[in-house]
Amino acid sequence: MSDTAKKPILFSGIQPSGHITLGNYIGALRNFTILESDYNCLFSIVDLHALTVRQDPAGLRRKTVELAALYIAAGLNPEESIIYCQSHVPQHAELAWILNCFTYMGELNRMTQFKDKAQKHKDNINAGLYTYPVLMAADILLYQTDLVPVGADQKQHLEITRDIAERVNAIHKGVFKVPEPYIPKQTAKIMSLTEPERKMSKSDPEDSFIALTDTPETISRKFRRAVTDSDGEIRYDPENKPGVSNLLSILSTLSGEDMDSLTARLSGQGYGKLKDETAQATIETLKPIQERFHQLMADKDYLAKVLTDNAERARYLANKTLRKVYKKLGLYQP
Ligand code: AQP
Repeated sequence: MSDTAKKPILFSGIQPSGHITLGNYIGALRNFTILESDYNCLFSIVDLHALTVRQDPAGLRRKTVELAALYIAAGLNPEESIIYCQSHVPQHAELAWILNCFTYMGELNRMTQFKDKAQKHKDNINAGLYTYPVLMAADILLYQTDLVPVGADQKQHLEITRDIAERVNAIHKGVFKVPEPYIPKQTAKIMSLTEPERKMSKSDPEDSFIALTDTPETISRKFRRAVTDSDGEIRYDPENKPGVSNLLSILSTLSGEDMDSLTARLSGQGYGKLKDETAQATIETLKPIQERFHQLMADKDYLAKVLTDNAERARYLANKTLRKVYKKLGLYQP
């Protein structure tokens, strides 16, 4: 058996539902690159999930290709890891149907993301938005995943995934691996720059987030305008000082300086200095990613080939689990 065959499996995904944000990067994408070499990884562009909110078709296609380029530009290796579009692997939707039959409405009623999104999209509270966690459970369980790196906002969805897997396993022994979440504490939730009590989201207004493709000028401007508070003290206290604490989290993560030394060094200085350093650290982190991103976007054939080849690798694995599920559940398989 080769080393690759022995590694545990990691699955995660990002929706191509807008500009990928610094929150998506720090909470998810960056961790993918850190973990990649220790796992057999699948990184999905979860385009079916994106349909739970109305999308402009041309925009969705463009954002899908951009996300593939960003995955690679951030450092993921499409020769090793499986970087693919969810909709290219029909087994996701097929398993989601099965899992719908093992998920209780009472459980779905408790999902806070559904409540938040239903609030945001009052004119389109569709059944897909409601059963989103079931499709996410299918994404993960389809690959017998060991580890799922996600931001804190997805914790509840990971818990329901584990509950569904355990419920199926209790009735039909050994169908699914029960996955573990990977949610590093300090960076798990990057907050909005304009409303620091809320998480940074790619579908919110532009000034509230840093997009990974923002120019240095835009990044500096957005951080300069970031909402802080009026007490003027640089201190890490997410509850009472969410804006300042958010900037400190971003700066500490991207610069590698630990929080204690960072707050000691900046203590007594103005918020302008904190904002400026955070902008600089972000610009420096994103510079090589942006350069690679623009190179990749100039070679759409390469990106199309990556997505086509990797979808085939994903379908092979997905089919193994789906056949097993169908057989265990008693669906006739001649
Ligand atoms: N603000 C955040 N801080 C840390 N992690 C975050 N993630 C998202 N926002 C933050 C993590 O990024 C991964 C991909 O997220 P997603 O695209 O599946 O959907 P989401 O969680 O709903 O992210 P957005 O940006 O808020 O998208 P929209 O606006 O389309 O709903 C996940 O691991 C997520 O935890």
